[in-house]
Amino acid sequence: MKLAIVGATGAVGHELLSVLEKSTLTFSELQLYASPRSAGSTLTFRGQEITVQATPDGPIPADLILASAGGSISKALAPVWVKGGAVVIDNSSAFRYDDTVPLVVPEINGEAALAHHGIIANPNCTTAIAAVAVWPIHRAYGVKRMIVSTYQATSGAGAKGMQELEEQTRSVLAGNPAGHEVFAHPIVFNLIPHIDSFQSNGFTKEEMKVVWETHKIFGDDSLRVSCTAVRIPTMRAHSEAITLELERPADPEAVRELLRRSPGVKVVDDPEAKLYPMPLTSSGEYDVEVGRIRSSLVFDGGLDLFVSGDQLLKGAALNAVQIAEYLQQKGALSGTASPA
Ligand code: A2P
Ligand code: 11C
Repeated sequence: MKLAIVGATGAVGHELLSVLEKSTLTFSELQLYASPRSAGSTLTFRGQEITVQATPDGPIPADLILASAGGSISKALAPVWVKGGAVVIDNSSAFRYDDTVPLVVPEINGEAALAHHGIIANPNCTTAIAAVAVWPIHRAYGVKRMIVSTYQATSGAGAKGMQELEEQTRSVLAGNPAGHEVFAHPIVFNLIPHIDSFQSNGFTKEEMKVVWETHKIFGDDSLRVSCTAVRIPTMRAHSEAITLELERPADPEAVRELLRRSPGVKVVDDPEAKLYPMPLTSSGEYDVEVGRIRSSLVFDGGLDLFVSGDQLLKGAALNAVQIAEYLQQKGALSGTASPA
């Protein structure tokens, strides 16, 4: 099985290499692609240097392609890669809302990946982090309404987002103006309730992604979802305050117990000991931290909770590799790529 990463030099690409190093996925060859700017540079994988190649306009000689170079690259090239014989796990939003493309979080709907026609979409990071925590609650208690407020790290905007936060911090502490390029305003010592473009309904696209994608992953359009997405000056890990109205009343301790038995989440919920989900503790971790679980004061029998998850991992690289592992375990990945 020949594996390729497109966008290997980016923030998610970096995490893909690190997750793959520890993964059970078996492959005979790893090819790395990025923009022409990075062609000829090298990245290390399992102690070996691999030369980064410019992403070609045509097919890539691989059986499986993990794509994380942005929506426009995926939109233009993923169909070409599929024609060349590859299965594509795409981290962009280019195909997520296409009915013929599965949108997969393996803990929730892994089997949907088996019905692919060449492309499998990886969800938006904010959606994936909420979904992995809310899914067990939805199955046990039936979520009717879900209200989400997010606290999203600068790395959601890629490596250049983290760089902007670092540069602005140095600049402001040296008494200079912050300046900004990546974000709509300076992010240092600020927060910005604006991620992606504003839609005609007043919500941003990032907020609507949480609505659309939760419906698709849960296979339940009746769920009412609303989100306010906010960028905050942290490096990585997205956190989310979530309020749930439920069909059947939930006891917080029973929910903690349920989540302790659920894959992909870690209950961190001991306020007396000052233990709750935080970017500081969830960064670099595979599991999404869930805590502050308490009965809602608004919805009888409902819940309030707080989650924090490394969006470069569960929200992107880890989820993509888990989809690949799932396909390989099911014997659904073959070495059928056409020669270069
Ligand atoms: P490069 O590093 O050469 O610019 P991030 O999300 O962290 O910004 O990373 C984006 C990734 O997508 C990087 O690996 C980047 O490569 C890659 N990329 C950006 N533009 C292109 C392009 N036109 N063709 C292929 N890869 C691209
Ligand atoms: C952010 N969640 O934090 C976005 C990045 O739909 O894959 C991921 C966008 C996406 O800016």
